[in-house]
Amino acid sequence: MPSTLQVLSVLFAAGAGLYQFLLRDVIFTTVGVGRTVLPISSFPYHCQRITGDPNLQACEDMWLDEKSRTLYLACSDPVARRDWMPNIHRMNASGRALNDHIVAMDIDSPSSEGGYTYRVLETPDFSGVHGDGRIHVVGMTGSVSEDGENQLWLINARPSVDPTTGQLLDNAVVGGNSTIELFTTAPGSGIARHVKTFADPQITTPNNVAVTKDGAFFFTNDHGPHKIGLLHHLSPVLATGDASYCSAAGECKQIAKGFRFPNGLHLGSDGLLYIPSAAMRGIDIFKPAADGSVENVHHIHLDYPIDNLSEDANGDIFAAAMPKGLATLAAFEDPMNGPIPPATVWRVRRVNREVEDKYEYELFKVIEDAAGEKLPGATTVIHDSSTGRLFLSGVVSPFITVCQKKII
Ligand SMILES: *[C@@H]1O[C@H](CO)[C@@H](O)[C@H](O)[C@H]1NC(C)=O
Ligand SMILES: *[C@@H]1O[C@H](CO)[C@@H](O)[C@H](O)[C@H]1NC(C)=O
Ligand SMILES: CC(=O)N[C@H]1CO[C@H](CO)[C@@H](O)[C@@H]1O
Repeated sequence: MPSTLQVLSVLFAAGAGLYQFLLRDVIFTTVGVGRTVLPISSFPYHCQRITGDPNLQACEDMWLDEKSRTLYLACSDPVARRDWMPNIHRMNASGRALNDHIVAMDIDSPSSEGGYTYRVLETPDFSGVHGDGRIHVVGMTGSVSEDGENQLWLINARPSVDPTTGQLLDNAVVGGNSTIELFTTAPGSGIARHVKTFADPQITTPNNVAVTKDGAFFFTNDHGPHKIGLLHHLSPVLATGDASYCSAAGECKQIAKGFRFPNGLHLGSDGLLYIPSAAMRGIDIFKPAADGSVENVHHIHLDYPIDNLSEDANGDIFAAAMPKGLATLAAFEDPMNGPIPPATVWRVRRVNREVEDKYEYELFKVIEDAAGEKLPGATTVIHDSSTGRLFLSGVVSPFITVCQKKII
């Protein structure tokens, strides 16, 4: 029998170790103590907000079809995210937004109001939750099919309902019922047709999706299997987030685990899978095999909590980062009037990418906004390489921002 003292000293050592490896990361990385964040005037961009448009708020994610020059945005209601956002344990389903929608924006057609012309896509054949037709958007990505249609893959944060009556269950007790939805739309159309709902025991706390050429996909469960409760809250500390894979036929399996709030993953044009984590430094890089299994090949050390990744036509990856994690979370409380959290955009460029099994990356800070003057508390950034513009949106932001490079 170990003595009480031995037990205590083991616990103490474990506690100190825990502090070393977990809290230090959480405090210095997620909370952002002591990191210098620069004002937006330090960067060569002219940025403008598109504000006051109820259709362009709380746009958690975006995807750009560079060919048709269409930017798709998955948007919601900033205030309702406080009640319903299962990814961060906001479990009051009766307060959820009832008007989430996908916007298709023509980024080369300025509108008279200072933004761009756009359509709110109708989804007439989508049954929604028990026939209500509603979607509850979180992450989104897109792909272009052989016939040039745009396929949109969305995380749908469905609330759990009674299967016979359709009445909401107490989601704080049973957890949400997130699914992954596939829609298809022709560029220029105002309608998105629903193709398929992916629901699977492995799709638990899905955050974002990355699609392969053959219609299979990878996704992150940002809290692993833990939809609710203490284990959900501790998940970023215990590193129970995972990455999973579903075949085109919809058979799903876990492929990697041990992440701390993994989120906007990206399948690169170089064939590698990039997984950032909001509560850990950097990006993990994996090499996928044909069956969806992955091998961890590299880690990019970047001392910022990272949200979403996107890739431009040049093959550069753009990462939206949150230099002050707590300020980002605080914004959920009062998104319309509260202070706007700082945001940073990093460019992650793979150099010597033609050399097989060589993983070398160059990091470049593209823009940063310490005081929240122009940028939203950004969860996603898109770089339009043909015009150099940046499009930024945020999960609870009441506006989106477009930045144009200054000519110097
Ligand atoms: C849940 O949302 C509804 C509708 O917004 C609101 O009336 C209610 O107070 C909320 N409940 C809690 C526990 O926050
Ligand atoms: C969850 O969603 C799936 C797919 O729409 C549905 O079949 C199932 O009944 C839902 N379950 C609950 C508890 O809402
Ligand atoms: C922390 C956070 O808000 N992460 C977001 C990253 O982006 C995906 C979609 O791209 C969201 O689903 C996540 O919630």
